[in-house]
Amino acid sequence: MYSKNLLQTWRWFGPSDPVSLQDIKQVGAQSIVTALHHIPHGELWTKEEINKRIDELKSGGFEWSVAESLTIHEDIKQRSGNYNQYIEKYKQSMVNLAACGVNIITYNFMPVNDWTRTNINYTMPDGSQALYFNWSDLALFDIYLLGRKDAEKDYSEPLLKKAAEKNKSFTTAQKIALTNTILFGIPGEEKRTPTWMKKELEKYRHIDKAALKSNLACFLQEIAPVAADLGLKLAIHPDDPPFDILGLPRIVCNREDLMDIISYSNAPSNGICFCTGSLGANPDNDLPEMINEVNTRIHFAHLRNTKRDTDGNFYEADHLDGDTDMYAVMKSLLNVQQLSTLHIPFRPDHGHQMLDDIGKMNNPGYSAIGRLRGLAELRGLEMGILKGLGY
Ligand code: CS2
Ligand code: MN
Repeated sequence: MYSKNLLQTWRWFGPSDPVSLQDIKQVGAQSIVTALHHIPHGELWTKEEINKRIDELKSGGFEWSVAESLTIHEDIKQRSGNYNQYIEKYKQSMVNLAACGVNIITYNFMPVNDWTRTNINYTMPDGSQALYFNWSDLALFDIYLLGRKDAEKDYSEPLLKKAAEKNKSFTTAQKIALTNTILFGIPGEEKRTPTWMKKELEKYRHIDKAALKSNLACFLQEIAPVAADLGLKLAIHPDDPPFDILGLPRIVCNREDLMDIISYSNAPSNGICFCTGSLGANPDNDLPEMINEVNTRIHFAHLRNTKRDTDGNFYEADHLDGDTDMYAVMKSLLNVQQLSTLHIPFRPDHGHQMLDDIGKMNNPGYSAIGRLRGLAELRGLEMGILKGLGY
């Protein structure tokens, strides 16, 4: 398939998602990104379960274009325990997805925690609510609430001071809310507790960046050729935020990391999910330039924006606002699309909680109206650029 446009997709968490397929039709998305969140990490996705989800989507008039995420079990990331068994299950899940016609697979290699924020209701001047990451809140959690061994060694003096002050001034309710936010994970997946997290973090005391990179390389050397034979495209999601946190090594944070990943396997299946929100939180990342470099290895794009302050804290900005030049990003992506044989899907990754969605139960970042605004703006931007280029 060859296309001038990107494929406009939308993440749906399954039948329990407060945003219905009917809503998504009205939003104007073309295709769905989803996962079998009810299946524990690492376990097999059977054809039966995959087809059940396909039928649910069909009844709403949609196709399933991207599996996000086919989660990697911790034993694979740590290369320990039942490593071989989980590799085999991963391969079999890929075989099943391919047989059912789901051809793009997103995954991430973030140890222990998935995306991490310290506030999911950060109020913007216009009254909408955004997701927010603050270093001293993370330090407060890490040192005082979680009590990770040697945690204080990972923070600067000013951050240690701020965390100590917050430990005194925060109420118990605020501390509980902070803990729950950091442990949130992915909706519909296993719930985490501080005791669980402390135990999991401990396992990484002897796995540094180089070791984790080598574990990712082993995983890709096993998986990517199989995916290529099946006609699948893999897309690794960057670390969110793209920094070492909670003493964990993070290895999908910048240009060098992405280039390393591409070098781990020459199989054409080995690719990137280019998430501008994750990568954009690092001021050293030149996103349009990185898109040009990763080029047709981009198999999926997440488009959103972040706004940093001078201390590296950031909130999720409106899609066309913030530190990332979304015009330049879209232009680079569209250039890549012209070269790619893949109809590259993108989705508006997160949006503000706004208008009628305020106060509603929503998956953090995944309310309908904020993402609708994002998708509408991004589609307009895409159309403008394409017309400007004469398409
Ligand atoms: C989101 C995540 O943090 C982000 O940018 O896109 O929810 C992401 O989808 C998951 O980590 C899955 O890869
Ligand atoms: Mn993302």
